[in-house]
Amino acid sequence: MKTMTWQLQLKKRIGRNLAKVIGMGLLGVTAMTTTPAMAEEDKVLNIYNWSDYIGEDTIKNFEKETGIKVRYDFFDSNEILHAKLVAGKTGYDIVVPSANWAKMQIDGGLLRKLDKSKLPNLVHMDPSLQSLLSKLDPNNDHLIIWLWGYTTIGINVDKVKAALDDLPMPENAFDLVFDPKYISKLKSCGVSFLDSPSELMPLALHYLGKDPYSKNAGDYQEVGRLLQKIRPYVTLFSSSGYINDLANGSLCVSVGWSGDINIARQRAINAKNGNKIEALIPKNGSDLFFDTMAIPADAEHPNNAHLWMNYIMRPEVDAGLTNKVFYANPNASSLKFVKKEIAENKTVFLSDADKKRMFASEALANDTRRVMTRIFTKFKTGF
Ligand code: N2P
Repeated sequence: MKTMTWQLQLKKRIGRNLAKVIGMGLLGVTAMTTTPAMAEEDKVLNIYNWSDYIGEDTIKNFEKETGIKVRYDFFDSNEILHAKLVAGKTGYDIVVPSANWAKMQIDGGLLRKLDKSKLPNLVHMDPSLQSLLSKLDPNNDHLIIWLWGYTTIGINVDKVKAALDDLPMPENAFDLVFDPKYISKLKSCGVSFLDSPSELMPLALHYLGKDPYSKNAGDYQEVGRLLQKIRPYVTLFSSSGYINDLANGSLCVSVGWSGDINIARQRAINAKNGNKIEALIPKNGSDLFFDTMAIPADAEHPNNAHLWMNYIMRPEVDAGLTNKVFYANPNASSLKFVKKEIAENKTVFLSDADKKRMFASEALANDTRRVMTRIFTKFKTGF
């Protein structure tokens, strides 16, 4: 449509022959249409991202440079974001689903195809991560990795030691929360679980030696029995507030995300409150996730969204995310901008051996999601 308008305008203004002479082939005309389309957009960008998931000056610098005003809202579970996208008309131009959920959203036509000609900084993306991601998003047509991390156990080292008393720390970090022998002792200092079925179920299935993305209803019944045993000892369900609770000592164990636990560690250090927080590396494996930037199909400011994506993929901007929230970024050229102590932190940038032990999040069928939700709701509200 836009191409036709331009052709007609050109014809009117300078005439068909002149247009040919100055080389306005279809290609040239198409390329030019991006400019007026960009100019048509308001200088606004609406972003919906996870809480505690952005750099110190990321938004401010983008606004200064582009004159685009960013409106920034946040969520703390894929379930919440997904429900909004399915309902439609979110008003958002950038959303950040985990890649396994984004796959379901791509299949449902909820995400817009990227215009890679507007994303020259794609050259910085680590090719091995791009190829991993292409299993969920063929040809990397819709998604750009924001940050990645893994689900794990965060502990307050001294409080856990004290609460376990004569019990030594288990080899498998997840024993702390899934084995009644441990969690029953830890209740006294506070134990939290992520407040989301899709985060918890794969961990519990994996703990039981099952396929973490099992489609077998019987496996979920077994998870139900496991969760029922430990329910009396869970003191909080939280996917964001647990960061501060860990930092200030009102929790001693959290099932949480690697970067969040490192944020808690840093907050405790800054507060000089004596709480030693540590993200445990799950030696028996855990869920490795990629959170990705995407543009909703009905976004009103897709050009601004592309400008944002390209800006984020600058090596120093990507490094700014990692430096603040302790999640690894996908930018192969950014490491030199990452603070030394973070680049060397093996709980942020996992060793290859530890990475190999992880399993990747997979898309979930609707009926599996229903089973998961039913069991999780029972877990929360009581069996
Ligand atoms: C940000 C947590 C995002 C990781 N606080 C889970 N996808």
